Amino acid sequence: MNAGEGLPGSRNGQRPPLGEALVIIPTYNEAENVRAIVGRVREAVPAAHVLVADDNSPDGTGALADGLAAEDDHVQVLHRKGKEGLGAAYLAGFAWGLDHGFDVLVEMDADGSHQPEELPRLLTALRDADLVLGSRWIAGGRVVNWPKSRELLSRGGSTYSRLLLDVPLRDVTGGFRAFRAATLRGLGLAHVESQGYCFQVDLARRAVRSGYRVVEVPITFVERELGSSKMSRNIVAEALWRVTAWGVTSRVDKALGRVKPSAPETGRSSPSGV
Ligand SMILES: Nc1nc2c(ncn2[C@@H]2O[C@H](COP(=O)(O)OP(=O)(O)OP(=O)(O)O)[C@@H](O)[C@H]2O)c(=O)[nH]1
Ligand SMILES: [Mg+2]
Repeated sequence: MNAGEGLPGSRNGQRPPLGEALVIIPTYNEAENVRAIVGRVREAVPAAHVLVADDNSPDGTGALADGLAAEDDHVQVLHRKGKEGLGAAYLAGFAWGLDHGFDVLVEMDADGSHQPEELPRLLTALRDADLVLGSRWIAGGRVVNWPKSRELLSRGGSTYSRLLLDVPLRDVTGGFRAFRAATLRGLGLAHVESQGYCFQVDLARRAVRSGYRVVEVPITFVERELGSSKMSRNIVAEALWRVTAWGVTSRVDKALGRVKPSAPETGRSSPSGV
C-alpha cells in the first residue's frame, strides 16, 4: 500500500501515487462477452488486475471466467450466490479489492459499452483526483448505436439527479469509473442500499458531499452487440424514487440547518474538480 493511504486523498492537494489497480467487472449472463472484455483490459492496462464478480450466471459466465483466471494470474473471479443487482456485486467487489490491498478500484461493464482502451486516460486523471467518472455528456464524450429513447433516459436521469441532488456532474449514472481506495473507504459503503442505476448516483453524490475531488473524463460509450441488457422498469423506478427521496431529504435537512455527513472523515478540500 502507498504511504498515506488512510488519509483523505485531497488533503493539501497532495495525493499518493496510484499504486496497484483492480478492474472490477460485474457479470450476469455475459458468456459471449467475458473473454473478449477481460482480454482487452489485460492488453490496455497490463499491470492492472481484473476481478470478475459473477452472480452465478445461468449461462456459465462464471465457469468461463474461471478458465480465464486459470490462464492468467492477474485475473480473479468472485462467485456470488445469485443475482442481487449491480450495486451488491460492486460492493462485494470493492470489499474484495480493499481486503487485498488494491489502491485503485475501477468499475467497468462486461458488455463492451466501456472501452478498456480508454482506461489509461481515466487512470491518468486519477493522479490528481479522488474519483474519476467516464462521462458521455461532456465535450468529447459520445454514445454509439444508442436509440434516442435510451439517450433521453440517460441524459434525463443525469439532469434530474444533478438538479435535485446539487451534484455538479454531467454523467451521474455512468458506470465506467476509477476510485482511489481511500475515497471508497470514505464513502460509508456499509450504508449503501441502492442496487441498480441509482447505485452509481449514490456513490457520486456521496463523493461530492464528502468533499472529494471528482473529475469527469470524456468517453465513447458503445451499445452492446452481444448478450442482453439487464435494464428493467424496476431499475428505473428504483432510481427515480431513491433520487427523489435523497433530494427531498437533503432539502429538508438544509432548511432545518441539519448537516448530515456521509462519512466519518473530515478535512478534505472542496470538490474543485467538478
Ligand atoms: N454480478 C452482476 N452483474 C450484473 C447484474 N446486473 C447487471 N450486471 C452487469 O452489469 C453490467 C451492466 O449491465 P447491462 O445489462 O449492460 O446494463 P446497462 O449497461 O445499464 O444497460 P444496456 O445499456 O442496455 O446494456 C454488465 O456487465 C452486466 O452483466 C447483477 O445483478 N449482478
Ligand atoms: Mg450495458
